[in-house]
Amino acid sequence: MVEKEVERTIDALLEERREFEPPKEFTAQANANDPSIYEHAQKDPEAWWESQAERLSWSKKWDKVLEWNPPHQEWFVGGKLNASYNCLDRHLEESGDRIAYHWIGEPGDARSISYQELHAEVCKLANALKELGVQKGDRVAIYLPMIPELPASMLACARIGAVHSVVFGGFSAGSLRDRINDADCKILITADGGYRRGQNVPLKENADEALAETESIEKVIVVKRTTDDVAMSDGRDIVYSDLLESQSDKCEPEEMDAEDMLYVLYTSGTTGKPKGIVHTTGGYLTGVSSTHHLIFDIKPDSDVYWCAADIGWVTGHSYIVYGPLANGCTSILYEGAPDYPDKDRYWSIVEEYKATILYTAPTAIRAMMKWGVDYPQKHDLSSLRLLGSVGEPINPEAWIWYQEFIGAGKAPVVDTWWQTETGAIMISALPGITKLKPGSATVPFPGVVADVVDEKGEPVGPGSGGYLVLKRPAPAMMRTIFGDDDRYRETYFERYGDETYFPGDGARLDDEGYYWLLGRVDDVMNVAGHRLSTYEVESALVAHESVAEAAVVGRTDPKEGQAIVAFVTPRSGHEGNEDLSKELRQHVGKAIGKIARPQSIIFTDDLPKTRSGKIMRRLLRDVADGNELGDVTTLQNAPILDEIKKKADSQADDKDDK
Ligand code: 7RM
Repeated sequence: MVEKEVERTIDALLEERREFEPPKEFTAQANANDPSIYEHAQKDPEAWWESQAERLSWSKKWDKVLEWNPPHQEWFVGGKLNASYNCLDRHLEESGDRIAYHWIGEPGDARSISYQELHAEVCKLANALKELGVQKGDRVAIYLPMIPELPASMLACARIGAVHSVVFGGFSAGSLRDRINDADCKILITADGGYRRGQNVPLKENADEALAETESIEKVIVVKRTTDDVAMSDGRDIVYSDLLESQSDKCEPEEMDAEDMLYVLYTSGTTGKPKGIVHTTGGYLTGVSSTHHLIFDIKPDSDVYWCAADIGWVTGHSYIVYGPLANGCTSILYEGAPDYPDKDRYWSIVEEYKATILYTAPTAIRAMMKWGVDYPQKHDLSSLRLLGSVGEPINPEAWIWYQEFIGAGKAPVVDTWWQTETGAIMISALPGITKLKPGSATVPFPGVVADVVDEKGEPVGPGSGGYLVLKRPAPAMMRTIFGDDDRYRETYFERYGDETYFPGDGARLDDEGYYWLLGRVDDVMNVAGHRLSTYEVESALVAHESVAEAAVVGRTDPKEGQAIVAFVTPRSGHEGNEDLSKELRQHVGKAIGKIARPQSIIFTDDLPKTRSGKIMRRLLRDVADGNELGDVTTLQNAPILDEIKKKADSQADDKDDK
């Protein structure tokens, strides 16, 4: 009975009725406007991916498209290319003067860099790295703010065949140390500091602390970004501009094998130390170039594309650096926070640079909803023609708000599902073809074969929740975990066998084959024997007019298995009090069913989030259970946890009247 009720109301919640066909004018000009590409890709995925690899410049063509020895895969076997050549050199003749990045510093300084200029900088740095003894296959750690030297450093590594390991500039000394040690990095490229929300981030100080416990780093290259005086260690540390001064702006790109490693990027697992996700050259570049072209509908000579992620996150690797540059387009690169100096910073950038495409995360969109429509409405956003979302499921309300207030009701919103591990977008609309349903990432990209299965791996079919799986290789997929292939097998292939990749996300299919992502499977709660995804309850909460953001966790409960605890951030103008608490419980009860009503609601100004904006429910579970907090090093706003803890301790549970 209860179960039925829950099922039915979840249906109501998830089967968001609003649907949006692609606008005719959009389809008419779209890079992807022929639905038959899905059929072609399905019939012969290898031929499809081969056609996409042809978007790149290869110095030697591949002998074989795919070598699949499950769980391992190799793409474009025998092919040779260089990533930096593909991102820079090949554009120079026709569009060397085109701007690669409009860079905007947080304090207000700005610089526009053409492809020609970026190429010169990359060559100089590549020559310098060689001079410092960096060889093909060596690892180089990069710990920089969002400044042009960051993509330049990545491309300089790629140019000489070195493997970069970018460590997000907001990470601590300890995180940097562990990542340097795991990949045995030889060189570190960092900066004196960076700016974030008006504050200086002491990157060099952190780096020095990290280097006290690493053995492998021989030289440290230091970009001067701030006016801070930093300690320079004699013989080890070199100023970036000094190093480049004497270098030639020509550097032959190293011919790389399609399967040579391009980079390693660390992603934290649920337990233990972060995993170094390994990406190779040919397949990765094919995947990001193809998805960027078709999903973001890039027109290199007219678009001003802005992915507002950090390059230290995979979204920045794939959709600020490699995808956009491989496609020769103009991007915005913004250093700072969305609310500095005020909460309309993004909109003033969109207006000033006439951005046409914006790609950001649901957490940013929800923050903007919370701040109110006055901020975007102060600016002319009419240049925007396409919007994207990534990082978490986007609740229908945020989706509609984004389309309405940022996209003037006309810009399609592409909700893109993918992971560090998949390298490129795997599930997303093609905006000129796919009908949109707010809250659904829609359908797998051509050539991607997905499904939703149960514990045993049986397809669950439309309507029921289950586990998302990918059933065929895709070129941009990770190849292994750096130095730990066993962990690669265990984490992703133990569950369903070597041929089926398990990303760790819950999902549900509707009767049109659309995917509705339900969050990480570790976030599923068990309430009195019923499985509920935290996302479903959160989505119901944020549908209430007074709620800006919500995170839900299961607290260990002797009676129920788990009891639902909700952490709620009210919208501006609303107060988190006893009355609202009652109202929200009722609201969730009505939307999903009594069983989904939170036992306690804790109001808080913010939620603990990773640097890429993902809510860290694991830490909220610790708070709810009264446990010692787990690893907080990847948190962007650690102080909020103390505040939440205090509130949780002082707030008596609401009466359970179930
Ligand atoms: C790109 C990125 C991966 C995890 C993934 C999901 C979640 C990402 C969406 C999403 C629902 C989306 N890489 N996720 N995009 N969930 N809808 N459109 O985020 O490695 O940092 O995270 O993020 O749980 O497994 S990541």
